[in-house]
Amino acid sequence: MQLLGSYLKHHDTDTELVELIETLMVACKEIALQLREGALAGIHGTTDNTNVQGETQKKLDVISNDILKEVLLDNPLVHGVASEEEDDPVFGNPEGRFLVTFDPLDGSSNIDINVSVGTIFSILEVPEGAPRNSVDLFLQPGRKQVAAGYVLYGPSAVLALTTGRGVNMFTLAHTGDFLLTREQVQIPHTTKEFAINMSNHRHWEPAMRNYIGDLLAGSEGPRAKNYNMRWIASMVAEVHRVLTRGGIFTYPWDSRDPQKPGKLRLMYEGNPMSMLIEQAGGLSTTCYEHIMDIDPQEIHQRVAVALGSREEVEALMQYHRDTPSVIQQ
Ligand code: P6P
Repeated sequence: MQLLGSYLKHHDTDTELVELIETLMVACKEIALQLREGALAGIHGTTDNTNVQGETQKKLDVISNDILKEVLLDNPLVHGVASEEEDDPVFGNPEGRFLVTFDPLDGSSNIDINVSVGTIFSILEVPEGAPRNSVDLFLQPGRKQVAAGYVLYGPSAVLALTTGRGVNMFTLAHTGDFLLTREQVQIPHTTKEFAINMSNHRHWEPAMRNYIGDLLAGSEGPRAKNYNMRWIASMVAEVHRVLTRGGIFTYPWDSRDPQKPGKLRLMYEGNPMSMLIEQAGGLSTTCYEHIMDIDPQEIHQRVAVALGSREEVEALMQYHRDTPSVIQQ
């Protein structure tokens, strides 16, 4: 079994990028340990704070965020980090080469019920000659990412990583090493499995209601096959299932808050997951356009997401071309 670092070096990955990824894994290993302790360490439950998203912070949200900030900003390669749990970016070495955005503990509403959660990360470079210590440095489209991935803290801790040359998966061994366990992951182009929070049905656009309605119609319906449904309420776990066996995952726009494009965040959920999905042969869209083509306007902006098996996402997009959108631009 090949070690993460030696696999990356053997595949000519930029040595400073390898160092940064290994630094990230130091933080994720510590988060994995904290999660394993869970209630024993008195770290379940919530704090009295809400984050910039207006969500009540779990104790482990804060702990994970602090671990990532400290470990990353201690590395001189890192100029700055932006986190779901931080109002504004936090800067380190003014000469650092890289920027890192992350959701420190995605799916944290699952912690107290002991269901899988994960750390999502995206790595960008500081644009040549750009003024330093500015939030604008981070506002780059997803196509500019030099690496992206997540660590899923499930029955095993698994890193899914892309540096632009496909997607590989590494499992955390008891030795503390991440070992290669799946190489050059490819998502099946078709699927019979969809993931969506059905309780929002009445709030969706007509196109999404039509699309899901046709999936539910099964073999007698226009899609002429029976579908299965999954919903874990942890994007990292859903994307891991899609990478592992195909499927479509979507969190679309809904009318509960019409000004919000979607629930998920572009810079540290939509973009990194989109890079993984596209590198594995899938598609990742807003239902209308490719997520990684979006020009970000602010660090915590939200995005609608529909990603997974190529032919299934293309079918969903056709429903959205065929039915007039109700979203006010
Ligand atoms: P809902 C977790 O809070 C998250 O951001 C994603 O990981 C997950 O897919 C989604 O929200 C779950 O949302 O509305 O089902 O709780």
